[in-house]
Amino acid sequence: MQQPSLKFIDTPYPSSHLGNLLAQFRAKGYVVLPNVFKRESVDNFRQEVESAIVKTQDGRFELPDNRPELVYPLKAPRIRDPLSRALSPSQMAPKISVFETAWLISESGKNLGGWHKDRQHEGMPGREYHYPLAVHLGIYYRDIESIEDGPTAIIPRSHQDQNLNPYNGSEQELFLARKEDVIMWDQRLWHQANSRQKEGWRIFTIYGFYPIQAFQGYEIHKMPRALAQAWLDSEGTADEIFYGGTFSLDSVRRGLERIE
Ligand SMILES: O=C(O)CCC(=O)C(=O)O
Repeated sequence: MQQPSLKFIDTPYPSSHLGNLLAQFRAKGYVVLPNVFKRESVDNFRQEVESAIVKTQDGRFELPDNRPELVYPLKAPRIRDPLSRALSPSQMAPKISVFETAWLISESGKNLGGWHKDRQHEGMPGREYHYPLAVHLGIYYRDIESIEDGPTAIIPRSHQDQNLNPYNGSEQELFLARKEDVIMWDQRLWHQANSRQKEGWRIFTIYGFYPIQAFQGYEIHKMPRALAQAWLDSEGTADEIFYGGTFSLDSVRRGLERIE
C-alpha cells in the first residue's frame, strides 16, 4: 500500500502558545489546535481515504482497519504536547496512549445522532476543574465554516458545569476549524453531530487517548518477564486488561496477520 500523502507541521507550539491553547481547553472543554497538517496536503489525503471507504453488510460506511490512513494522522508532531498536558497538571507529564481510532463516515444529508455525553463528571461538578480521564481529537479534513459543513455542536463548559445542557437554553457552539486544524476535546461535553448539507462525504475521525503514569526514567514499555507471563496466562478479558492494558494478545496477533 502506498504511503498516505498527509504532511505535517514539524515545529512544536511555542510554550506560551501551548499554555493558551490548554487554558482554552480547560475553560470551554475544547480547543482548535491550529496548523497541525500542511494545508496543501489535506485534500489529497481526504481523497485517498474516500477511495478506500467500504460499505458494511449492515449498510454503514467504514475505513477498513488495515488501511494505513486509519492511524496516519497520529504521526502529527504537534498533537503530542497538548494531549499529554491536557490529561494532567503534573510536572512529570504522563505518557499518552491511543485507545480509540474511530472514523465516522456518512453520506451528505444523512441524519446523525442526537445530544449526548460520552463521559460523566468526576469530583464536585461546577465547583472546580477535574482533569479528564481521557481526551479526544476530532478531525474533519475540510474547512468547517458553518452548519452546512456538518460541524459537531457542543455546549461549552458543560464538561465542568452540570447545570449546562442542551435542554435549558444553554449557549451552543459549533466546532469550526480549517482543514489543517485538529480539535482537542473533552467528551464530558454535551455534543451532537450535524449532517453535512453540501456535496461529499462527512468524515469525522475520533482518536481517544489516556494517560500512562510513569516515574521519569522508568522503562514502562519493557514488561518484566513475570508480568508478561501473567498476561499470557490470563483467563478471560478482565485478566488480560489487568495485566496487559487495552489490547488483548489475540487482537495484536490478529491485527498483524491482517496487515501481512
Ligand atoms: O460526529 C460527530 O460530530 C460527533 C460524534 C459523536 O457524537 C461522538 O463522538 O460521540
